[in-house]
Amino acid sequence: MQINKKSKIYVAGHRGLVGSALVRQLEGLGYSNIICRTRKELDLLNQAATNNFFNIEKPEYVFLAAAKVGGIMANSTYPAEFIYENLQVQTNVIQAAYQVNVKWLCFLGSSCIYPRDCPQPIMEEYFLSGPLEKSNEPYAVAKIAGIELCNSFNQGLGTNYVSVMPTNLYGPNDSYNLEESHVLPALIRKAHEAKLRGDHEMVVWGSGEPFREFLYVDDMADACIFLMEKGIGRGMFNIGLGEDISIGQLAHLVAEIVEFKGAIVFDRTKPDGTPRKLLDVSRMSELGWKAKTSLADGIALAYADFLRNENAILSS
Ligand code: GFB
Repeated sequence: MQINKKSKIYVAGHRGLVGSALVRQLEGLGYSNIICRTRKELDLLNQAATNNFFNIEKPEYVFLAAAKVGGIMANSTYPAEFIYENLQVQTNVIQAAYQVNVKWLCFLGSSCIYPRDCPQPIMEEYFLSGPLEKSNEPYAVAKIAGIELCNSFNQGLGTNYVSVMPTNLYGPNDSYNLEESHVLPALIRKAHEAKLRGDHEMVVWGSGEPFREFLYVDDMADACIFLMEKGIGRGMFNIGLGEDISIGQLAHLVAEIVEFKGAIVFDRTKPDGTPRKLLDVSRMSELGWKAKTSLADGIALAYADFLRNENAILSS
């Protein structure tokens, strides 16, 4: 589908990890009418304000990347916020988009919507086929509702709302808050600070045995824009690198890139979460899309960005 580069595109959540990558990439491709609002300017938890914004701006394309997100600890500390805020924001945006006839919307889901113990790699067909991982069930249930909203609007109201399921993402504008972040930014920060202090060891949560798949966020943005430009407005698509790594191996890889030379020790009092979460990405590869950034290259890019913003990150 040929999309006019002047089409009005709304990126909800443009200051976050995925939203900021989408804006970077869209701008790089020459899209010139991208609209964004900070939380202060537009509270997406507020239905009337969201409707008002859509009525005034009437975007043609929407990326719904605004969400309450966090790692394993944040999910268990703030279950109410994770389910409530995500349900509310996605419902407000999807309904408002429908009211002003948005042509195409992309809903950001998550790989944690799949059953905890489903076969690996995880195919889109395993959706709703078994019980969820408990450590992030409220978040997963909200995201499942978002996918069903998109599917039901498409089926009953003729919309074009596609859902994407990213694996664990990392890159610029990630959260480096050790209590709330995901594992990869946490390991970058821990290794960097341990190196600066001259520590002999760095502590990694859990057993180090779970496996995770990691995707550099620019590849995620690339996949979403690929679907928009192809005119794919229905269904759900796993987005990942197609390979995974144990948390223990990941910690060693991060230490090598950051040049932390001490030992890596495991704090088994911290939770492991789901044992493995490798996405089957054949649906996207059949369409002709593939991730471009290897894990080692992506970590090096993320660490370079961390160093550029070190003062702000470490003081927050
Ligand atoms: O990235 P993470 O917090 O979330 O943790 P999930 C992944 C694994 O890394 C777990 C281990 O086994 C953690 O115990 N880990 C080791 C650490 N050291 C650390 C550390 O310093 N910080 C963190 N955070 N983890 C999330 C969900 O699950 O995945 C979200 O909670 C979302 O809802 C996201 O779906 C994609 O991969 O377990």
